[in-house]
Amino acid sequence: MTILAIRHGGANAIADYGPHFAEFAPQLELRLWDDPALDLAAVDYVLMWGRDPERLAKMVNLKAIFSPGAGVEHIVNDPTWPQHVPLVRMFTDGFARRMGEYAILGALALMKDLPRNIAGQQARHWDQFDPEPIAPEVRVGVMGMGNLGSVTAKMMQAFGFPVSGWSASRKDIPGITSFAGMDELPEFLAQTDMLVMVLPDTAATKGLMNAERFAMMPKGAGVVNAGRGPQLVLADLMAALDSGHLHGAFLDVFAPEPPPADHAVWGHKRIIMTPHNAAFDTRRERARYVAGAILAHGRGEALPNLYQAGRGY
Ligand code: NDP
Ligand code: OXD
Repeated sequence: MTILAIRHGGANAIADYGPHFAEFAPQLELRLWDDPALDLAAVDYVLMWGRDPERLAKMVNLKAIFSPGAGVEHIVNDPTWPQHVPLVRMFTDGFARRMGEYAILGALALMKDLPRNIAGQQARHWDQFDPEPIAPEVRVGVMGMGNLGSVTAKMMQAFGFPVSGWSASRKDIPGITSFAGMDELPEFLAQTDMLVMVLPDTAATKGLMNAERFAMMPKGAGVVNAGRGPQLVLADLMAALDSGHLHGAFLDVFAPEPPPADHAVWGHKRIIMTPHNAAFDTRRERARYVAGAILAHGRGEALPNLYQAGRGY
Protein backbone atom coordinates (compact mmCIF):
# COMPACT_ATOMS: atom_id res chain seq x y z
CA MET A 1 0.00 0.00 0.00
CA THR A 2 1.24 3.50 -0.85
CA ILE A 3 0.53 5.99 1.93
CA LEU A 4 -0.30 9.67 1.33
CA ALA A 5 -0.49 11.82 4.48
CA ILE A 6 -2.53 15.03 4.15
CA ARG A 7 -1.90 18.26 6.04
CA HIS A 8 -4.41 20.53 4.33
CA GLY A 9 -8.01 21.30 5.17
CA GLY A 10 -7.84 20.34 8.85
CA ALA A 11 -9.74 17.44 10.37
CA ASN A 12 -12.04 17.15 7.32
CA ALA A 13 -9.16 16.46 4.94
CA ILE A 14 -9.86 12.76 4.48
CA ALA A 15 -13.61 13.25 4.15
CA ASP A 16 -13.10 16.04 1.61
CA TYR A 17 -10.29 14.51 -0.45
CA GLY A 18 -11.18 10.84 0.06
CA PRO A 19 -13.88 10.36 -2.61
CA HIS A 20 -11.70 12.03 -5.25
CA PHE A 21 -8.58 10.01 -4.49
CA ALA A 22 -10.74 6.87 -4.37
CA GLU A 23 -11.74 7.65 -7.95
CA PHE A 24 -8.32 8.61 -9.32
CA ALA A 25 -6.03 6.27 -7.34
CA PRO A 26 -8.00 3.74 -5.25
CA GLN A 27 -4.77 1.95 -4.29
CA LEU A 28 -3.58 4.99 -2.25
CA GLU A 29 -4.10 4.91 1.50
CA LEU A 30 -4.97 8.41 2.74
CA ARG A 31 -4.03 9.31 6.30
CA LEU A 32 -4.57 12.47 8.29
CA TRP A 33 -1.29 14.27 8.97
CA ASP A 34 -1.58 14.17 12.74
CA ASP A 35 -3.17 10.74 13.06
CA PRO A 36 -1.47 9.42 16.26
CA ALA A 37 -1.60 5.86 14.87
CA LEU A 38 0.29 6.81 11.72
CA ASP A 39 3.67 5.08 11.31
CA LEU A 40 5.62 8.09 10.08
CA ALA A 41 8.40 6.02 8.55
CA ALA A 42 5.82 4.28 6.36
CA VAL A 43 4.57 7.49 4.72
CA ASP A 44 5.43 7.62 1.00
CA TYR A 45 4.03 11.01 -0.01
CA VAL A 46 2.61 14.08 1.72
CA LEU A 47 0.22 16.76 0.52
CA MET A 48 1.00 19.60 2.89
CA TRP A 49 0.38 23.28 3.42
CA GLY A 50 2.46 25.06 6.06
CA ARG A 51 5.03 23.65 8.44
CA ASP A 52 5.46 20.87 10.92
CA PRO A 53 9.23 20.26 10.76
CA GLU A 54 9.31 17.81 13.65
CA ARG A 55 6.78 15.42 12.17
CA LEU A 56 8.11 15.87 8.62
CA ALA A 57 11.63 14.96 9.78
CA LYS A 58 10.32 11.63 11.05
CA MET A 59 8.93 10.70 7.63
CA VAL A 60 12.28 9.28 6.65
CA ASN A 61 11.10 7.36 3.57
CA LEU A 62 9.28 10.20 1.82
CA LYS A 63 9.34 10.03 -1.98
CA ALA A 64 7.88 13.50 -2.59
CA ILE A 65 6.14 16.46 -0.99
CA PHE A 66 3.13 17.93 -2.82
CA SER A 67 2.12 21.54 -2.17
CA PRO A 68 -1.63 22.18 -2.52
CA GLY A 69 -0.67 25.62 -3.86
CA ALA A 70 1.60 26.91 -6.61
CA GLY A 71 3.63 28.95 -4.13
CA VAL A 72 5.92 26.84 -1.94
CA GLU A 73 7.41 29.48 0.35
CA HIS A 74 5.22 28.03 3.11
CA ILE A 75 7.55 25.01 2.98
CA VAL A 76 10.93 26.27 1.78
CA ASN A 77 11.14 29.33 4.05
CA ASP A 78 11.72 26.85 6.87
CA PRO A 79 15.45 26.04 6.57
CA THR A 80 14.90 22.63 8.17
CA TRP A 81 12.67 21.29 5.40
CA PRO A 82 14.06 18.03 3.93
CA GLN A 83 15.69 19.46 0.82
CA HIS A 84 16.62 16.06 -0.61
CA VAL A 85 12.91 15.25 -1.07
CA PRO A 86 11.39 16.42 -4.40
CA LEU A 87 8.83 19.20 -3.89
CA VAL A 88 5.97 19.31 -6.42
CA ARG A 89 4.10 22.56 -7.03
CA MET A 90 0.41 22.55 -7.89
CA PHE A 91 -0.77 23.29 -11.38
CA THR A 92 -4.07 22.50 -13.08
CA ASP A 93 -6.07 24.03 -15.92
CA GLY A 94 -8.76 25.25 -13.53
CA PHE A 95 -6.13 26.95 -11.40
CA ALA A 96 -4.71 28.88 -14.34
CA ARG A 97 -8.13 29.78 -15.68
CA ARG A 98 -9.18 31.21 -12.30
CA MET A 99 -6.03 33.33 -12.26
CA GLY A 100 -6.76 34.59 -15.76
CA GLU A 101 -10.32 35.44 -14.81
CA TYR A 102 -9.13 37.27 -11.71
CA ALA A 103 -6.67 39.35 -13.72
CA ILE A 104 -9.35 40.30 -16.25
CA LEU A 105 -11.71 41.17 -13.38
CA GLY A 106 -9.05 43.37 -11.77
CA ALA A 107 -8.12 45.08 -15.02
CA LEU A 108 -11.76 45.79 -15.90
CA ALA A 109 -12.53 46.98 -12.36
CA LEU A 110 -9.75 49.55 -12.59
CA MET A 111 -10.56 50.55 -16.19
CA LYS A 112 -14.23 51.09 -15.26
CA ASP A 113 -13.09 52.86 -12.06
CA LEU A 114 -14.96 50.56 -9.71
CA PRO A 115 -13.28 52.22 -6.70
CA ARG A 116 -15.00 55.49 -7.66
CA ASN A 117 -18.35 53.72 -8.13
CA ILE A 118 -18.06 52.01 -4.74
CA ALA A 119 -17.18 55.31 -3.06
CA GLY A 120 -20.19 56.94 -4.72
CA GLN A 121 -22.53 54.19 -3.59
CA GLN A 122 -21.20 54.29 -0.02
CA ALA A 123 -21.75 58.07 0.05
CA ARG A 124 -25.22 57.70 -1.57
CA HIS A 125 -23.90 60.02 -4.25
CA TRP A 126 -24.97 59.60 -7.91
CA ASP A 127 -21.51 60.27 -9.27
CA GLN A 128 -22.13 59.85 -12.98
CA PHE A 129 -18.99 59.67 -15.09
CA ASP A 130 -17.82 57.92 -18.26
CA PRO A 131 -14.96 55.48 -17.80
CA GLU A 132 -13.41 55.76 -21.26
CA PRO A 133 -10.74 53.13 -21.83
CA ILE A 134 -11.53 49.98 -23.75
CA ALA A 135 -9.35 46.86 -23.69
CA PRO A 136 -7.47 47.49 -26.97
CA GLU A 137 -6.27 50.83 -25.53
CA VAL A 138 -4.91 49.39 -22.28
CA ARG A 139 -1.45 47.80 -22.50
CA VAL A 140 -1.29 44.92 -20.05
CA GLY A 141 2.06 43.79 -18.64
CA VAL A 142 2.09 40.41 -16.90
CA MET A 143 4.92 39.98 -14.41
CA GLY A 144 5.66 36.27 -14.09
CA MET A 145 5.01 34.26 -17.26
CA GLY A 146 5.02 30.77 -15.77
CA ASN A 147 2.20 28.25 -15.47
CA LEU A 148 -0.35 30.78 -14.30
CA GLY A 149 1.01 34.00 -15.81
CA SER A 150 1.30 32.64 -19.34
CA VAL A 151 -2.33 31.43 -19.35
CA THR A 152 -3.38 34.75 -17.83
CA ALA A 153 -1.53 36.64 -20.55
CA LYS A 154 -3.18 34.58 -23.30
CA MET A 155 -6.65 35.05 -21.76
CA MET A 156 -6.11 38.80 -21.56
CA GLN A 157 -4.86 38.83 -25.13
CA ALA A 158 -7.98 36.94 -26.24
CA PHE A 159 -10.09 39.53 -24.40
CA GLY A 160 -8.59 42.25 -26.59
CA PHE A 161 -5.79 43.72 -24.49
CA PRO A 162 -2.37 44.28 -26.05
CA VAL A 163 -0.20 42.10 -23.78
CA SER A 164 3.46 41.84 -22.89
CA GLY A 165 5.13 39.65 -20.30
CA TRP A 166 8.17 39.86 -18.04
CA SER A 167 9.97 36.80 -16.72
CA ALA A 168 13.41 35.50 -15.85
CA SER A 169 13.78 33.76 -19.22
CA ARG A 170 12.46 34.96 -22.58
CA LYS A 171 9.19 33.52 -23.87
CA ASP A 172 7.98 32.95 -27.39
CA ILE A 173 4.20 33.32 -27.36
CA PRO A 174 2.54 34.56 -30.56
CA GLY A 175 1.40 38.18 -30.25
CA ILE A 176 2.83 38.67 -26.74
CA THR A 177 5.97 40.78 -26.40
CA SER A 178 8.46 39.15 -24.06
CA PHE A 179 10.75 41.08 -21.71
CA ALA A 180 13.29 39.17 -19.66
CA GLY A 181 15.46 39.89 -16.64
CA MET A 182 16.20 42.98 -14.57
CA ASP A 183 17.82 44.84 -17.49
CA GLU A 184 14.53 44.86 -19.40
CA LEU A 185 12.29 45.66 -16.42
CA PRO A 186 12.33 49.48 -16.91
CA GLU A 187 11.34 49.15 -20.57
CA PHE A 188 8.61 46.66 -19.66
CA LEU A 189 7.18 48.95 -16.97
CA ALA A 190 7.35 52.07 -19.16
CA GLN A 191 4.94 50.46 -21.67
CA THR A 192 2.55 48.93 -19.09
CA ASP A 193 -0.78 50.63 -18.36
CA MET A 194 -2.10 47.67 -16.36
CA LEU A 195 0.44 45.66 -14.38
CA VAL A 196 -0.63 42.12 -13.48
CA MET A 197 1.71 40.51 -10.94
CA VAL A 198 1.85 36.68 -10.81
CA LEU A 199 5.33 36.16 -9.42
CA PRO A 200 6.50 33.70 -6.75
CA ASP A 201 7.79 34.93 -3.41
CA THR A 202 11.58 34.62 -3.57
CA ALA A 203 14.60 36.59 -2.38
CA ALA A 204 14.73 38.22 -5.83
CA THR A 205 11.08 39.26 -5.99
CA LYS A 206 10.78 40.74 -2.48
CA GLY A 207 10.26 44.50 -2.69
CA LEU A 208 10.55 44.37 -6.49
CA MET A 209 7.79 46.90 -7.13
CA ASN A 210 8.81 49.94 -5.11
CA ALA A 211 8.57 53.73 -5.45
CA GLU A 212 11.30 53.87 -8.08
CA ARG A 213 9.63 51.23 -10.26
CA PHE A 214 6.09 52.56 -9.86
CA ALA A 215 7.51 55.87 -11.12
CA MET A 216 8.66 54.08 -14.30
CA MET A 217 5.05 53.23 -15.18
CA PRO A 218 2.92 55.62 -17.25
CA LYS A 219 0.81 58.14 -15.30
CA GLY A 220 -2.67 56.74 -14.67
CA ALA A 221 -1.57 53.09 -14.71
CA GLY A 222 -3.18 50.37 -12.60
CA VAL A 223 -1.74 47.48 -10.59
CA VAL A 224 -3.24 44.03 -10.03
CA ASN A 225 -1.24 41.90 -7.58
CA ALA A 226 -2.16 38.22 -7.40
CA GLY A 227 1.39 36.94 -6.79
CA ARG A 228 2.52 37.46 -3.22
CA GLY A 229 2.37 40.45 -0.86
CA PRO A 230 6.13 40.94 -0.31
CA GLN A 231 6.85 41.58 -4.01
CA LEU A 232 5.20 44.98 -3.75
CA VAL A 233 6.02 47.75 -1.24
CA LEU A 234 2.51 48.63 -0.12
CA ALA A 235 3.46 52.01 1.38
CA ASP A 236 5.09 52.99 -1.93
CA LEU A 237 2.05 51.85 -3.88
CA MET A 238 -0.27 53.88 -1.67
CA ALA A 239 1.98 56.94 -2.03
CA ALA A 240 1.93 56.54 -5.84
CA LEU A 241 -1.88 56.33 -5.72
CA ASP A 242 -2.15 59.32 -3.38
CA SER A 243 0.06 61.44 -5.62
CA GLY A 244 -2.17 60.58 -8.60
CA HIS A 245 0.67 58.94 -10.50
CA LEU A 246 -1.12 55.57 -10.35
CA HIS A 247 -4.88 55.38 -10.78
CA GLY A 248 -5.89 52.28 -8.86
CA ALA A 249 -4.89 48.92 -7.48
CA PHE A 250 -6.65 45.57 -7.17
CA LEU A 251 -4.85 43.48 -4.55
CA ASP A 252 -5.29 39.86 -3.53
CA VAL A 253 -2.11 39.30 -1.55
CA PHE A 254 -0.52 41.13 1.37
CA ALA A 255 2.30 40.87 3.88
CA PRO A 256 1.15 39.92 6.44
CA GLU A 257 -2.20 38.34 5.61
CA PRO A 258 -4.55 39.72 6.65
CA PRO A 259 -3.08 43.21 7.01
CA PRO A 260 -3.41 44.62 10.55
CA ALA A 261 -6.92 45.90 11.27
CA ASP A 262 -5.68 49.49 11.59
CA HIS A 263 -3.67 49.44 8.34
CA ALA A 264 -4.56 52.28 5.95
CA VAL A 265 -4.93 49.85 3.05
CA TRP A 266 -8.35 48.74 4.32
CA GLY A 267 -9.82 52.18 3.81
CA HIS A 268 -7.84 53.33 0.79
CA LYS A 269 -10.22 54.81 -1.77
CA ARG A 270 -8.18 53.75 -4.80
CA ILE A 271 -7.63 50.14 -3.70
CA ILE A 272 -9.93 47.14 -3.99
CA MET A 273 -8.91 44.19 -1.81
CA THR A 274 -9.71 40.51 -2.11
CA PRO A 275 -8.73 37.97 0.59
CA HIS A 276 -6.12 35.85 -1.23
CA ASN A 277 -8.65 33.98 -3.32
CA ALA A 278 -7.60 34.94 -6.84
CA ALA A 279 -6.87 31.38 -7.88
CA PHE A 280 -7.07 27.96 -6.29
CA ASP A 281 -7.77 24.34 -7.12
CA THR A 282 -10.77 22.42 -5.93
CA ARG A 283 -10.18 19.29 -3.85
CA ARG A 284 -11.08 17.26 -6.91
CA GLU A 285 -8.61 19.04 -9.20
CA ARG A 286 -5.83 18.64 -6.63
CA ALA A 287 -6.60 14.97 -6.08
CA ARG A 288 -6.52 14.29 -9.82
CA TYR A 289 -3.15 16.04 -10.15
CA VAL A 290 -1.54 14.41 -7.11
CA ALA A 291 -2.95 10.94 -7.87
CA GLY A 292 -1.77 11.17 -11.48
CA ALA A 293 1.72 12.21 -10.40
CA ILE A 294 2.01 9.46 -7.77
CA LEU A 295 0.83 6.76 -10.19
CA ALA A 296 3.26 8.00 -12.86
CA HIS A 297 6.08 8.16 -10.30
CA GLY A 298 5.31 4.56 -9.34
CA ARG A 299 5.80 3.60 -13.00
CA GLY A 300 9.21 5.27 -12.91
CA GLU A 301 8.19 8.52 -14.60
CA ALA A 302 9.47 11.94 -13.50
CA LEU A 303 7.52 14.10 -11.07
CA PRO A 304 6.00 17.25 -12.63
CA ASN A 305 6.55 20.96 -11.90
CA LEU A 306 9.33 20.58 -9.33
CA TYR A 307 10.62 23.36 -7.09
CA GLN A 308 14.21 24.23 -7.99
CA ALA A 309 16.28 25.47 -5.08
CA GLY A 310 18.74 27.28 -7.36
CA ARG A 311 16.10 29.66 -8.70
CA GLY A 312 14.00 29.78 -5.51
CA TYR A 313 10.65 28.70 -7.05
P1 NDP B 1 5.79 29.41 -12.11
O1 NDP B 1 7.01 28.99 -11.40
O2 NDP B 1 5.23 28.53 -13.16
O3 NDP B 1 6.06 30.85 -12.77
C1 NDP B 1 6.78 31.85 -12.13
C2 NDP B 1 7.11 32.93 -13.15
O4 NDP B 1 7.78 33.99 -12.50
C3 NDP B 1 8.03 32.43 -14.27
O5 NDP B 1 7.66 33.00 -15.49
C4 NDP B 1 9.40 32.94 -13.82
O6 NDP B 1 10.30 33.15 -14.89
C5 NDP B 1 9.00 34.25 -13.19
N1 NDP B 1 10.00 34.73 -12.23
C6 NDP B 1 10.33 34.18 -11.04
N2 NDP B 1 11.30 34.91 -10.43
C7 NDP B 1 11.58 35.92 -11.28
C8 NDP B 1 12.49 37.00 -11.23
N3 NDP B 1 13.30 37.20 -10.19
N4 NDP B 1 12.53 37.85 -12.28
C9 NDP B 1 11.73 37.66 -13.35
N5 NDP B 1 10.82 36.65 -13.46
C10 NDP B 1 10.76 35.80 -12.43
O7 NDP B 1 4.69 29.70 -10.99
P2 NDP B 1 3.11 29.75 -11.15
O8 NDP B 1 2.77 30.50 -12.38
O9 NDP B 1 2.54 28.41 -10.96
O10 NDP B 1 2.74 30.62 -9.85
C11 NDP B 1 3.25 31.92 -9.68
C12 NDP B 1 2.91 32.46 -8.32
O11 NDP B 1 1.56 32.89 -8.27
C13 NDP B 1 3.02 31.50 -7.15
O12 NDP B 1 4.35 31.27 -6.77
C14 NDP B 1 2.22 32.22 -6.10
O13 NDP B 1 3.08 33.14 -5.43
C15 NDP B 1 1.19 33.00 -6.90
N6 NDP B 1 -0.14 32.45 -6.71
C16 NDP B 1 -1.11 33.22 -6.14
C17 NDP B 1 -2.38 32.75 -6.00
C18 NDP B 1 -3.45 33.60 -5.44
O14 NDP B 1 -4.57 33.11 -5.21
N7 NDP B 1 -3.22 34.86 -5.21
C19 NDP B 1 -2.75 31.40 -6.41
C20 NDP B 1 -1.66 30.69 -7.02
C21 NDP B 1 -0.42 31.20 -7.15
P3 NDP B 1 10.75 31.91 -15.84
O15 NDP B 1 9.53 31.56 -16.65
O16 NDP B 1 11.82 32.45 -16.68
O17 NDP B 1 11.16 30.81 -14.90
C1 OXD C 1 -0.97 29.33 -4.16
C2 OXD C 1 -1.92 30.19 -3.53
O1 OXD C 1 0.23 29.58 -4.09
O2 OXD C 1 -3.07 29.76 -3.31
O3 OXD C 1 -1.40 28.35 -4.78
O4 OXD C 1 -1.61 31.34 -3.26
